[in-house]
Amino acid sequence: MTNFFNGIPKINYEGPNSENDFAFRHYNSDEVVMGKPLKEHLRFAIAYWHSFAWEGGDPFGERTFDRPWFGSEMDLAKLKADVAFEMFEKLGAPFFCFHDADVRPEGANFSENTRNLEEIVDYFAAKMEFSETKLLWGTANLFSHRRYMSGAATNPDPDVFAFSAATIKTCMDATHKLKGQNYVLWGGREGYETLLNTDLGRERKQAGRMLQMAVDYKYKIGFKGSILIEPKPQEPMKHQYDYDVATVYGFLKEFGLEDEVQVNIEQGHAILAGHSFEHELAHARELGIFGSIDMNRNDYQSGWDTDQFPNNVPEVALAYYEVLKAGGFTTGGTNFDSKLRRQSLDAEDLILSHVGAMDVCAAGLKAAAKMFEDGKLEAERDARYEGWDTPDGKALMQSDLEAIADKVVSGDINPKPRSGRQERLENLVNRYI
Ligand code: XUL
Ligand code: CO
Repeated sequence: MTNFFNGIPKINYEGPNSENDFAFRHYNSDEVVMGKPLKEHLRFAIAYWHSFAWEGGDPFGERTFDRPWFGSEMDLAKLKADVAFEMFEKLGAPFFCFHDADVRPEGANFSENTRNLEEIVDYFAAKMEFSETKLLWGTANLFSHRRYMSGAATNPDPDVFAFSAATIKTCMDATHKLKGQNYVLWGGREGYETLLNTDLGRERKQAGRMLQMAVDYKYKIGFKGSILIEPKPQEPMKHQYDYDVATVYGFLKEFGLEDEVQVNIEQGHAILAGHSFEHELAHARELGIFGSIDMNRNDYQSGWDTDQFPNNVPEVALAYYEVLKAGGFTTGGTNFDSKLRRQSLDAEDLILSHVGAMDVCAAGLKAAAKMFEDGKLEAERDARYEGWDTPDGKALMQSDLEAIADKVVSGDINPKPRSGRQERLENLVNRYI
């Protein structure tokens, strides 16, 4: 036991009227909703990078957090792991997620990085034997080190492509060894700053080839999890290739990978792309590529990826409504890709941020389930399209312009506009929250 969380109890469910800050009000993990316990609906995961690796810096100032595990020695990486598993236990978190660079010291070269990662993976494996917390996904950090400044797979230098491919291999091995349920690729530097020095066509093919190699390797090692791409429109690069769900789908189709790869959709990234979270989720569902979510919240004024903890139940409810419509998570889950504000220095801030976020998600999921089970929203939507279910409506989709034109003329078809009833539906949604 470390003494980092000294005095902070294990968090239990005490119900909505509890006065205790260190308690859940809505997340009763075993509560059954739509035939499944909340913990299986929500599948919460803690993001190692924000909670344990991030130091509290911003573009104008350096580290504000003072954690006993900061530093580059292996012993400190192990202390970080000890604290992380203590936090998972306090929160009853069923999953966690990590990048290689979050968990191991940075080595002088590829071999040293691999050795460091393997040592930590063994350390995790030993802890996971006695822990309830599993690995939701692993991933490679192909964006922080300066070697990736011009891209990883999309780099103009083939040596960087090679280094990235080798790193993805070791991270897939680590994820497989820890029985991870997904492997995520977020292309942090897969984009460009200026077209003046960029060959878009080549870079796109390089990214497609790298993805194909990751899929091939998954089969080679017998990894049963899903491969997920995480879309984001900008930041760090001015233009990112994986802009949003629709863009990623086009990319997957181009390389014939639409049945092999799904998406990990992040709330903040959806907002940066000018969409709502539910828009992205609905799109992924309709395209058959829904995988997992990174749950957070962006500041709506700053236009920056602020990765705040979610705290807006109505927003979260609409997101989980789309997740329920997709049939819920299979290998995916709710990863809190959320970080503390840099003034939130204390151990208790780390715990309370997650307690609040888990409660907000549980409240949102329960509201979404009521909406779903009640069926009024879907009935209203179906009614809006009912003309398409008539024989005439169905026949239209098989017809052609000439035949349709004849029909319009002979039947004297003259459409009558109908209300979209948006306010009525918004009122209806608010009744569930
Ligand atoms: C960056 C981001 C990443 C990915 C994993 O905005 O969301 O943390 O989730 O690389
Ligand atoms: Co993310």
